[in-house]
Amino acid sequence: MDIKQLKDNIRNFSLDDGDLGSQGYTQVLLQLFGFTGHGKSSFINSCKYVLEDVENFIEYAEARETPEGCTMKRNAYPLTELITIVDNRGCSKLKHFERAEVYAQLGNFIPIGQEVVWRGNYQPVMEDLVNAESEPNFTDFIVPIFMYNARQQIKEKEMEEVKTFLNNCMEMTGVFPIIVLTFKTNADYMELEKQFRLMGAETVIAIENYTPGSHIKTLGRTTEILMVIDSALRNVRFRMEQPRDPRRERIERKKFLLNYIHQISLHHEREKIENEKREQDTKGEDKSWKCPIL
Ligand SMILES: Nc1nc2c(ncn2[C@@H]2O[C@H](COP(=O)(O)OP(=O)(O)O)[C@@H](O)[C@H]2O)c(=O)[nH]1
Ligand SMILES: [Mg+2]
Repeated sequence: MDIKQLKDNIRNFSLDDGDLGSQGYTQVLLQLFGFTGHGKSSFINSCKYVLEDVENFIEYAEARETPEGCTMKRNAYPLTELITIVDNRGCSKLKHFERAEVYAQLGNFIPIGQEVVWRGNYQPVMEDLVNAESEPNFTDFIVPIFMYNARQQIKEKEMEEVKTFLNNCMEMTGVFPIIVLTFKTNADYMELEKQFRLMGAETVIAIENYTPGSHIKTLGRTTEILMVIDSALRNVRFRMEQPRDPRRERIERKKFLLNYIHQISLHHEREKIENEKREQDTKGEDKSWKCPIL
């Protein structure tokens, strides 16, 4: 597909195209997630840049070169009337509680514009879930997009963790996350692409983001960025061929999240008890050692 076709597909996308109509959905939400500094904000700027027929590069989403990243809020940027892209709060690691927060963002339980707080426990997530009930959003068709910096290999021991994470995202949304490898020209991304495919990824697209320092529009870069949006829309069209119930799907997402939090809380509780037991055992050993002296 050439650039014009890709752009037309994206600009003319409609949720009513299928035989079953929109089924209650009103917009497509491209949910970006991934570690900080892996190019989420830059991807939003790149998408806006390739869709608008302008030569001046505008930084809509603030991109920063700090390891901690700077995205604190969930900000949404309209790409077309029907497609919105969301810059989710990235995290530096995929710790359990952080993952629950990511799932809450992914499931659309945290309002756009709200600051995301990472406090190291589940309290904020539970609060978000309760607060989300005042204005439940079930009309967004969510497509997860996982951004990953091609310069960072995934270690063997991390593979299982990332795989579980991606599968959970798929369970939540019904769409396997589209993998976008950024910094394409800075690394040999082929091996990484293979790793993601082995983890079940269906679509892996390597791109080079447009940035303030590098924004001469080229055919390859523009095409690949448009292909990411096009793949997301193809997933939506496919899912819309089957009967859907947006309210039900939101309830399922919520159940998934509550169950996840429950499981992880149990896991932490068990770890705590085991640690305490180990500590007591060590103390016990100390005592038996001291006994002969007394
Ligand atoms: N060379 C290059 N730099 C990039 C790319 N994507 C992002 N960057 C730079 O990496 C830094 C972090 O990117 P950012 O979009 O803020 O990452 P985020 O934390 O995931 O939102 C910024 O300085 C960007 O300009 C890319 O594909 N290629
Ligand atoms: Mg960012």
